[in-house]
Amino acid sequence: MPRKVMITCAVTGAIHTPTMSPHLPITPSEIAEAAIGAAQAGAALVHIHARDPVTGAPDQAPEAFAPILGVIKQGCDAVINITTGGSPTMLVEERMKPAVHYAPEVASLNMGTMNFGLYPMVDRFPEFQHPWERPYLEGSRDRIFRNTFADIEAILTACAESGTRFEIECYDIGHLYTLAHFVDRGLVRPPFFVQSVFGILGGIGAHPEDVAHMKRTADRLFGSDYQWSVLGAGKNQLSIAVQSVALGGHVRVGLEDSLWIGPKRLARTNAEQVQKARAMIEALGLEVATPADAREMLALKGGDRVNF
Ligand code: KMH
Ligand code: ZN
Repeated sequence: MPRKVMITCAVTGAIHTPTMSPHLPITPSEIAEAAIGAAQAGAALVHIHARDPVTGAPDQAPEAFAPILGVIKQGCDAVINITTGGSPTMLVEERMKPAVHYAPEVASLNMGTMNFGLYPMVDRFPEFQHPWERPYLEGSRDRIFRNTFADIEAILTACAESGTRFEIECYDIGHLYTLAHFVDRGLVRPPFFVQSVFGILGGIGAHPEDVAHMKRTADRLFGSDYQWSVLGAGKNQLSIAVQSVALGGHVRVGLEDSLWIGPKRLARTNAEQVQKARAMIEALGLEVATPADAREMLALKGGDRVNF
């Protein structure tokens, strides 16, 4: 049997701003439609953020997610993953509210405090559509994306009762050791889902040696207790995905992580990036995992046991 590779699609996120691409989903219906399109193209999991429908600013109010989640659930069977990262401007109490409220099958969980350097993107745009965009990006020069041990523990314990499991986002090798700490304490249990993030300014780079070192270290710490997925930021998206698949891992694509489908070519939809990842996986003789496969691999509770 060919190995099954899970594709996650992160459809909008909080890194990119509306000026950067006319194709970035902003409104609840655009976000839901993007997620359903990604699922139809082969994404087993969809990673969801919400935005203010008028300004496009990240919005972590539980009510902002309501018109998104129900539509996705009606429109496809993909595993819905709610962000607890929100945006780096928010503190953990605000960031975890949607996941606690809706008890999804999966929520993201960021494994360490870091700077999240978005400010180099400012120079690419002479003007911004909305007043919040420039200070948001520029402010990342001096902003801390706070994920202390206490913050991580707060999310783990708040979601424990509802059986939500995690997309554990690791932006550096040290984050794997932080995860190992929570595994040792019994707060994270196998099979867990590690999403290694490459190419964010402030985290590990996107060189093949970085990818290999991340995989080697995770294998040494976790053995067969984990499923490994990767995301490459920006232009690194597909090359990082190829390396993961070649090393036995899974992939994440989507406009949250990269606005591109090729050199100087903006992706028009999230589904386009999923199709590209799918073609690469199938060209390697592997199979794209269905949502049911993902639920089995990650031991998820099922789409009928969520609060939406
Ligand atoms: N945008 C990714 C690099 C989260 O939502 O928890 C990180 C992310 C964070 O997906
Ligand atoms: Zn995210």
